[in-house]
Amino acid sequence: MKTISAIAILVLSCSTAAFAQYTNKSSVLDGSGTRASGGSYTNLSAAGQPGGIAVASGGSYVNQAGFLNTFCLKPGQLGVHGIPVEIDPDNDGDNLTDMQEITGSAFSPATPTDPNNPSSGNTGMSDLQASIAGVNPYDSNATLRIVAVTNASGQTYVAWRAHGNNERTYVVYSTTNAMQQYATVVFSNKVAGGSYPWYVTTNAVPDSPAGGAKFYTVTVSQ
Ligand SMILES: [Ca+2]
Ligand SMILES: [Ca+2]
Repeated sequence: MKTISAIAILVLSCSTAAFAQYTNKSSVLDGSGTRASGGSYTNLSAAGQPGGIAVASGGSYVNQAGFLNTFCLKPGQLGVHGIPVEIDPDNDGDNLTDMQEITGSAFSPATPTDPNNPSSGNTGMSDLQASIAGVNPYDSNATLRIVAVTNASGQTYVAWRAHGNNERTYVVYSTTNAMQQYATVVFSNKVAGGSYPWYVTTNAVPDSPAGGAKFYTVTVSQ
């Protein structure tokens, strides 16, 4: 259970010795890793490739295998984890993998996010937090948050923005001292409401008013 308290591929030109070169109109890259001119495409045979992963004397990694040496690492292009983004499965460190971000598979409906930006929609939630909350990562009006605390008819009402459709469990906690743990559970359940595809809804629950101030927080789990 996940709870919120949320490939970059660089194709670089790599020079190589052109052994056993041939022309194949179905290929797309020439021996220098760029499209050939003149209407035909040229690549190198596997026999002309150095093969394997080589470690240069300076400690930099060079990928000499793969698609005819058209892909190589750029060690200077480091992600948040301090390793080249080409071999980092989560470039931006938001705990959604690059593949999840590119395919959009962390959201329903599938919604691609930026693998190099931890908050693609700049909504205040990370892409992972938006995924757990089930909200549109590009909609700043749909983020998980308390939207109102009001008093009426002797009750306090806590309203928060949620993903409905009975798909996620929300827990609302209260405390009379914001410096202490929010231990009192006001509400713990799934919520209904909202419209396809994101089921954004505002849910409200009553709570007994305190003699003084009262503070609330809401969590969502999937
Ligand atoms: Ca990521
Ligand atoms: Ca991201």
